[in-house]
Amino acid sequence: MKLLILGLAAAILSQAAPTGVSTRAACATKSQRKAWHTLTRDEKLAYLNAEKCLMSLPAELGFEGPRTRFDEFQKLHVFATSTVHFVGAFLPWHRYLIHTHEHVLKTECNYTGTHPYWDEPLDAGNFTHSILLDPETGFGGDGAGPNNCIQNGPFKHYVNAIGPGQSITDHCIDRQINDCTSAMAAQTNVDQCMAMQNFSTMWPCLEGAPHGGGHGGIGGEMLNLWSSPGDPLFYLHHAYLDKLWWQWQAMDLPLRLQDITGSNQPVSFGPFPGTNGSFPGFPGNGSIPGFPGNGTFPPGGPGNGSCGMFPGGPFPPVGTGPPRTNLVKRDGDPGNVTTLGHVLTMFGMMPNVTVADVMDVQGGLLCYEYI
Ligand SMILES: *[C@@H]1O[C@H](CO)[C@@H](O)[C@H](O)[C@H]1NC(C)=O
Ligand SMILES: *[C@@H]1O[C@H](CO)[C@@H](O)[C@H](O)[C@H]1NC(C)=O
Ligand SMILES: *[C@@H]1O[C@H](CO)[C@@H](O)[C@H](O)[C@H]1NC(C)=O
Ligand SMILES: *[C@@H]1O[C@H](CO)[C@@H](O)[C@H](O)[C@H]1NC(C)=O
Ligand SMILES: *[C@@H]1O[C@H](CO)[C@@H](O)[C@H](O)[C@H]1NC(C)=O
Ligand SMILES: *[C@@H]1O[C@H](CO)[C@@H](O)[C@H](O)[C@H]1NC(C)=O
Ligand SMILES: *[C@@H]1O[C@H](CO)[C@@H](O)[C@H](O)[C@H]1NC(C)=O
Ligand SMILES: *[C@@H]1O[C@H](CO)[C@@H](O)[C@H](O)[C@H]1NC(C)=O
Ligand SMILES: *[C@@H]1O[C@H](CO)[C@@H](O)[C@H](O)[C@H]1NC(C)=O
Ligand SMILES: [Cu+2]
Repeated sequence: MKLLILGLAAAILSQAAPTGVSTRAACATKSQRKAWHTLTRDEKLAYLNAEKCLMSLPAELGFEGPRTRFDEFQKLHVFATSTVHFVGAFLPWHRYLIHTHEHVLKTECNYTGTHPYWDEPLDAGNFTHSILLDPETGFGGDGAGPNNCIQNGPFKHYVNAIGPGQSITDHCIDRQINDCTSAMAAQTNVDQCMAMQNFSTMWPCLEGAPHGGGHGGIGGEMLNLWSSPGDPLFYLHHAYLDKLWWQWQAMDLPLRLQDITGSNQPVSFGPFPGTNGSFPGFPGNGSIPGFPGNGTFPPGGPGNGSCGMFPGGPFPPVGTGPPRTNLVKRDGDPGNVTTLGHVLTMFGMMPNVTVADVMDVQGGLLCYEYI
């Protein structure tokens, strides 16, 4: 079955070659990605309806588990998890994922808008009251009850087939909002990342506090390293991170259209930038191969120690694990460092591309700006 699936994916991919060199001339009219809080009521409803449409369309790629196109997106994140987190390709791969999500909403759900993002510093420390959680013009609010199921909003009745983690089970979309943890999304932490001079230090910074604040502030499925795209808020969160990366790139063009590096082997970050230290890597007991962290999750979590980061959530145990092998063959790099030639795959949802193809959001393959 697995071979069949891979064969199918390969057949789809072989029909469309990577775009290769990007060219700004091919991006004459940029689409404008906007912050959710600036959208009109109709724009919000159009996006929410498009996402609901994705949840109603049948799965197409033959993977084990997904019933719908929405589940299928989640599944390809599950597939990719160990090669796209705590590595140099973290930002590039998620950029391509958000592009793919937008593309499929447009082509299969007749969505005519652009991909919105969540301007998270507006809500940092107070996710509970975010307008994104509006039950009518938003994604619904916090979870409740024994399984922390969301209680209202357009996705209340969705039965998600993927997750938690790598499992395949039917479950509700769940959340456990933590306002204290959401304070990691604060602008001051973003500023710290924006001040970094190199991608080598900028990406761990972004993947740290700004990234962790969104996932940890919402909690539940959003906190799961594998299955977090089971909460539609995931896409608004990662569009926001993509905005931050582009904002940083745009401060020094064209230099930062080339600035890519990082390990292909998941690495431990050390203390999260923007917190007050004492957060060595990630929690866990070393039982998940391929991830950093050695189980030294400090009492109270990161920051000032009083939030309880990732409280009660399913954030998986992570460990150093054995080194990944065959990196060259798998990733298209000459070694274990991420380069412009690094292959980004959507497992058949879209053609394979390289990091070079997504470095410029106005480079041809991608053609948008953030306002
Ligand atoms: C796409 O990339 C994946 C992972 O690098 C690889 O397994 C697959 O063979 C590639 N597909 C094509 C058509 O190159
Ligand atoms: C999209 O629009 C086309 C043409 O009007 C229509 O046939 C199709 O059913 C629509 N798709 C969805 C998912 O609404
Ligand atoms: C959170 O936001 C709500 C609504 O804007 C406001 O009433 C409340 O005071 C805020 N809470 C904090 C702790 O900032
Ligand atoms: C710790 O930080 C959180 C969020 O920034 C804040 O709400 C809380 O008051 C702080 N606690 C202390 C003791 O400083
Ligand atoms: C950034 O990278 C460049 C080139 O690799 C190097 O010359 C410079 O020292 C780096 N700056 C910092 C702050 O790391
Ligand atoms: C990358 O490979 C070099 C040489 O094989 C090795 O010394 C280094 O530790 C590796 N780095 C990572 C992060 O795996
Ligand atoms: C875990 O890692 C941190 C830093 O990465 C280190 O300071 C600490 O001593 C390690 N703890 C154990 C028990 O290995
Ligand atoms: C690590 O944690 C997982 C999940 O909490 C548990 O199932 C496993 O037994 C633990 N392993 C060790 C070696 O403690
Ligand atoms: C971090 O620690 C420094 C010095 O101990 C303190 O001045 C600062 O307020 C702390 N910041 C946070 C966010 O807790
Ligand atoms: Cu991810």
